[in-house]
Parts: sequence; C-alpha cells; structure tokens
Amino acid sequence: MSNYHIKHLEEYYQVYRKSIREPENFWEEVAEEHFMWRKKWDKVLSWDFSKPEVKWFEGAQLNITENCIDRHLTTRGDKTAILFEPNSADEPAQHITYKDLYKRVNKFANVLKAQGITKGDRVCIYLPMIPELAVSVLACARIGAIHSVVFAGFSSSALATRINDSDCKMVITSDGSYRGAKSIDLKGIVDDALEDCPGVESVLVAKRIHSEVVMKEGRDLWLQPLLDEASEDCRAEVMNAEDPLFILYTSGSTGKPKGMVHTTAGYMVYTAYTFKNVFQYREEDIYWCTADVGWITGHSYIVYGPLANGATSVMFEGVPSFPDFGRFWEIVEKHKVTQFYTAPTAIRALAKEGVGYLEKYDLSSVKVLGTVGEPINEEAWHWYDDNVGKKKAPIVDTWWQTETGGIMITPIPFVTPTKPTYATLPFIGIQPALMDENGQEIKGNQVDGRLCIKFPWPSMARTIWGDHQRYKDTYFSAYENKYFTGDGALRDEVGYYRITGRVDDVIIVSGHNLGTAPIEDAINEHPAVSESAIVGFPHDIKGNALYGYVTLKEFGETRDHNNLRKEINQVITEQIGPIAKLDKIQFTAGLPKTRSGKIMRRILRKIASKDTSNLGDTSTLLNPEVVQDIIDNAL
Ligand code: 6R9
Repeated sequence: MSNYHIKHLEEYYQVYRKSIREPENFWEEVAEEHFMWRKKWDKVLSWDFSKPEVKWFEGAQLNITENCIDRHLTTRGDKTAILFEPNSADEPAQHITYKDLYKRVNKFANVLKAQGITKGDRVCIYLPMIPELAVSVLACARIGAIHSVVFAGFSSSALATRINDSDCKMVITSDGSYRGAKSIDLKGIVDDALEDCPGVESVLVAKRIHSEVVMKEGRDLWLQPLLDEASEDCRAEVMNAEDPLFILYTSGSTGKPKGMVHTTAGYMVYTAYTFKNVFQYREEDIYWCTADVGWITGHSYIVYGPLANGATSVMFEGVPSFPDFGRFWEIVEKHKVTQFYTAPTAIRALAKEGVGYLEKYDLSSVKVLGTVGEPINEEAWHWYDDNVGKKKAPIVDTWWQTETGGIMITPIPFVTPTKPTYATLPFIGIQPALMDENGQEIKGNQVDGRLCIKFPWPSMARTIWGDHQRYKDTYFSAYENKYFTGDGALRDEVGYYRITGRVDDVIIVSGHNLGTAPIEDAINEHPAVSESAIVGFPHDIKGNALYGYVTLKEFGETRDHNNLRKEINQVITEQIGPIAKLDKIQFTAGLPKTRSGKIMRRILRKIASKDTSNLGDTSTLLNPEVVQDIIDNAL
C-alpha cells in the first residue's frame, strides 16, 4: 500500500492532507494492511478532549507480540531481530533471531505465569540494557501483564515510588549492571527499594555480572533455572485494542512522577508506521537507536516499532566513552549500521573529543541519522551532519514525548529538506497548533507560541495511572479542546517547526526530563537546608545543567560549604539518581519571591545564565533586596 512508505515531498503533502481530512479512513487503511488482528475494530476512533477520552480501533482484538514476533517467523525466522552489543568491546555480540526471540519470550512469559502473573497485573522491570530487558517487556505483553520499566539509573527511592504508584506485584532485575569500567549493584538497589514496597510478591533476578547478592527466601528467584524449565510455547493473550500495554513514568512539575498509560492497538499502529517512514526503513537495514529501553524512545524505537516491521534492532549495553570515545563508531562499522538515532547530548559529548575517534572507522553504511530528546543546537547539528553523515545522510530531528508515544514532528529523510535546529513538519496525521497566552490559536507563518495538538493520534497516552484528573489538568486544561505539550515552538516562513524548549518547570539535562520539584524536595530533606530552588543553565555537553539556590538553617551556616554541597548532591543521588546532581550550588540568604510566595525562577534562571541585564521589575517582589545579593555571589 502506497500509504506505508512515503517517497517524495509531493506524496508527503498528499498523504498528510488525506490523514487530516479523513483521519479515520487513513488510519484504518494503515491498520488493515500491515498488522495481524484477531478481530478487526468496530469503530476507528472516538474522542472527547474535554473528558479527556480517546479510543482507537475499539472492538479490535490483537496481541502486539504476534505482530512483533510470530508473524515474521515464516518470512524472517532466521533474521536477527535483536543485535545485542555488550558493554565490553571484547565480549562477542549476540544475534537473536526472530525464532530465538519467539522462544525466549514464550519461555519468559511462561515463567511469569508460573509466578502467578496474569492479565492486567503490573510488573516492574529494572534491568540494564541486556536482552532480558527486551525479552521481559515482550513477555509481559504476551500474557497481557502491564509492564512498567524503570530506568536502571534511578535510585532505590525513585524506584520504590514507581513500584508503589502502580502497585507492581513483581520486579524483574539483575544481579548488577556494567556501565563502562564500572559495575553497579542493581540487586542491592532493588532490595533497598523493596523495604518500602509491601505489594511486591516476587523478584526475578537475571545474572549479568555474577556478583554475590543476597537472595531473600520466599521472594527472590534466579531467572535462568526457571527459564530452563519453561516451555517454548505460550499462547498469546487476546487483548482488546484499548487494554493497557504499559506504564512509563515521566517527571512532572510537582513531586510525584506521572505514570503515563499507553494502550495496545493505537500504540502499535503508530510506532510501526512512524518507524518505517521516519527512518525510511528497508528490509536489509541494521537500525540502531542508542537510547535506553527505560525511556519512551527505547520502548517505541528499540523494541516495538522496529520489531513490528521485522527489523534488526541493535541494543547496546554500554556507554559512548568506553573503552574510548570511538565506541559508537566502532559499533557502526562492525555491524554496518544503516540508521543511527541518538540524542544531542551524546553528539555534543562526542564532538568535544574531536574527529580523531571517528576517522578511524568506516561509517559509509550510514544512510539516515536521527536525534531526539531536546533541541539540537546548530553547532552539534553540523558536526553530526559533516562528520558522521558526511553530508550524505539526512538528519531527522524528531520531536515527541513520553506522552505522545511516537514521533510527532520530524523530517522524512530524502523527502523533507532539512534545516538545522528545525524538527520541520508534522508527521502524517498530526495537527499542531501554536497558541498565545490568551488561549487563541496563532495562525499563519513566522510566529511562535505554545505547542498544542488539536486532534488525537493513535499512540497518545490515555491517562495517568490512578489519576485521570491530573491527566486532564496537566494536558487538556490550559487550552480548550487541545493537548498541551508543555513546549514552546516557532513556525518559520515555510511552516517548519522549531521547538524552543519547555515552558514549564521541567529541565532537560542530557536528554533526561527532570522536574524541579522532586529535586527541590530531595534537597530540602537535608537537615541543614531550609529552602531551595533549582533552575537550568546552558551547558556545552548536557544542554542544560542544574543550578541550585539553597538557603540554610541557622546551624547550617556554620558548616563547611563544600562539604554541604557534597552532602546535598548525595541526598539527590539517593532520592532521584546521579542524573539529577547539581553542577552549581549557591548558598544564599533568601530566594526572590512574589507576594503570593512563588519563587521567581525567571530571575534565578537569568542569574544562573549570567544574564543580569534585564531582570525586569523586581520592586514588586516580597524581598527585592535578595536579588542583588544573589547576583553579587553568583557562581
Ligand atoms: C522522546 C522524548 C519530551 C520532551 C519534549 C521536549 C523535548 C524531545 C525533542 C525535544 C526539541 C526535539 N524534546 N525531542 N525538544 N527537539 N527533537 O524525549 O520524550 O523524555 O518524554 O521528553 O523532550 O521538551 O517535551 P521525553
């Protein structure tokens, strides 16, 4: 069907127009021709953003793993589905074929069943980037259990919060993980977390680093012996289109993370369709996304999207700097990677090391480059284009979110002319709108505003686990009848979009979304701290880094400030994880506040960015005198 692969710009506009004029017919055609359904839908779409309620392919029945695995067995059984590249460059890569994956997922699914997991149960997965991570995700989907993957860099307390929020019955983890030259005691982190998680009945432990771990009698089980015993056949649970597939947590502007709920049919259709078009994926390609499956990018574009297309998806356990900064390029050369999808922060980190590492490797296999996670600056864009793509591989700057499930604004390679720092055009079926502060849509080009989406798309999150009101308040209340993304954007003279960044209290550090509130909550737990405010400031590698303004209690004032800084970062590491550590901590006598008591982050942001030229009128503040003091002592 011509709709599936878009080949030139005229066709993009044609298909786009159709997808907007007749969305139901359009998505029905995509769904009809490319997937395996146990039963077709009765209704393609019903929606009401005021509730909000969105249903795609209602009445349909399917199992996403039959689409990602079973249906490829006859045509691609011996093709590599997952190409696992270990942390150590000396350990051989593993080629897991579709046949192997079928067996491994079924065995794992049978283990879950034997442990009492059934349809609708929540299972927390806290694993490093090893094959068991993808396999356990798919095993949950096979039996209709709802997976909740928690990125294995989160601390025990962040893990416990997420386990409890969605009442997970089981945790799947490993003894430990490798990260470059380091190894991390994952099982120890899980043990700490579970002190506060009474609902967890069992823990399955994969062996990765062969460390000594404590196994709690009656709760913890080694995974491998159970897999060895399990059958290779497991009937796929028949799921309804709108049955939840997974929960994935994202930071919010209040302390509690939001468990975004994604459902089955729409998510599958949209991630598969975007994968094929955004990467111009062809049968013989070797596709590599460097994200972690702990983030939405890994869910949609390492696991589900690629596998639904029968692709070969590279899964890399390690880090770009180990054993040296040439590792990514070594892997590209070794596996002849054709599509390479990474984050601006990784590009900046690698660019800083110079092109020497790149020049050692043959990157001629690369056809398409991708970026995701935060705005890409012009310098990084050109470095990527010049040195990795040699100006021959188009860069797809893909804008999307955990909440959107799939890519929303993006060039289509070889189709959409690219423009540095622009995510360019809405993907098929996506209707963006820029809104002004009075809630009016800003029409026309060369304008900027707050980015909303006017019409549902199949992979949008349906709710926040356990808190539908918060889902409504966060995304559907700022602008009537529109999904509000939390991002600002501009539209240039030809209608290309450039995402300018968050307009709320989320700061993106190295591509990770961090809410200011949970970090402030963590800092404030330090006994010497009275109050704190976190802002982002520009950072060459991370995009943004964190600057903390901290006021101390009286006894804290007498303490050594450098020790205090270490302790504060220690608390953050324990509560959230090392990704949320502060680069700079300024101790100050007070924080600038409005009369209603709101901290004026706008002023603090400017000071942190060393831009004190135009702080605006500070005389209306509750405590204007602190501003000069903060400026004088800024770091
Ligand atoms: C997929 C993912 C979502 C936020 C999003 C935006 C930022 C993502 C971007 C981008 C500019 C891009 N973002 N891609 N900003 N250009 N190409 O990253 O999901 O972790 O939920 O983050 O990331 O601010 O709102 P998530």
